[in-house]
Amino acid sequence: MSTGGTRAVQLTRWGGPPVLIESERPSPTGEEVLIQVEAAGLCRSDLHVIDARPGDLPYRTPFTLGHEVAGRVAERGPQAVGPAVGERVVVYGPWGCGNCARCTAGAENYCDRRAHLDAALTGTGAGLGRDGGMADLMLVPSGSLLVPVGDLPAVQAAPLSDAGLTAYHSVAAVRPSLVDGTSVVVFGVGGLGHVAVQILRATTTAQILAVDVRAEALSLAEACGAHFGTLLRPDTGAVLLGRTGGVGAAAVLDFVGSRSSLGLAAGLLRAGGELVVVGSGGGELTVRKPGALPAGARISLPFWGTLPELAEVVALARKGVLKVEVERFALSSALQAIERLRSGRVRGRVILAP
Ligand code: FEH
Ligand code: ZN
Ligand code: ZN
Repeated sequence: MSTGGTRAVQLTRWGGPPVLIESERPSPTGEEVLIQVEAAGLCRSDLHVIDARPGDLPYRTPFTLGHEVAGRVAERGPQAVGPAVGERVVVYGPWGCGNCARCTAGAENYCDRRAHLDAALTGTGAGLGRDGGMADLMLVPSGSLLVPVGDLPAVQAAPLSDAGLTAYHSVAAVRPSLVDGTSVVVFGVGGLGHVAVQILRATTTAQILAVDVRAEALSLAEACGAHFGTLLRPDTGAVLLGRTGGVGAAAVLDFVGSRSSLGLAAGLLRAGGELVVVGSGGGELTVRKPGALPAGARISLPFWGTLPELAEVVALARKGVLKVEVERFALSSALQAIERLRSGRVRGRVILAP
């Protein structure tokens, strides 16, 4: 392998382990911007990508993993826009077609041409079929995908681009209903859930009820501002319903997405309440009238977030409102970091720092 002094954690073949490779320094052309990576977060979606079999995902190998990236602008292509060389930034990770109504509105997470891009194996975005930021250097298609982070530490900035943005986008869906006297339930206080609790506490006046299977996750939920936390038990539904005064939760944010969490959520919803399914736990829920869901119930399946929302999340973090719990690993220890994430014992988010 030619050496150019830059390393990258690549998925070189489906079903194979990620490999730390050395490669040439990329040169930005056109609107591209080269980022000196300072931190890259790991996500459970990375595990889905690593474990995928040929044909499971609309991506071509090899590509560099890492869709939660912060760093410094190192070099700009001749037509580049956005932050100047030297500026510290976080990378907006969903990369769509760039010119449909959704992409031009900054919602590349909901690109109208996603099906076409997938058919062409173009990839979902950074580290998801396109070269991402588990690396020393990363090419970003456009400076418009970068949000300045000022003096935020990189290990705090990187998780904002995925865990923070996904949590923020999920809360945005239900924020109008989370007023005084209402309750919101959070299933799963992991990398996304603990940030969601902080965002709920900072931007709503609802009572925050947290559920997890790990006692240490509940202590994290309390530290993040949850009003009540409980381990998942047979009587959890009744306990939480009691905490809502018997009317049910205005919203349930399910960061687990398992059959049991979806079933529990359905029984907890207030009439007209909203179930926000964030976790990809493989669960399913039957929607039938009449059925398990209350009258007026709404269900949403948010994906990542928008570019304007990323700027809002960064602004919250720069005001000191958000603190991401992180476990830090060197880039050279990426494989250990992946196994640590797979263990399910992480407190918060796993971050690689070159
Ligand atoms: C990425 C790719 C596919 C599904 C879900 C995700 C999320 O991790 C993005 O936040
Ligand atoms: Zn992710
Ligand atoms: Zn588009």
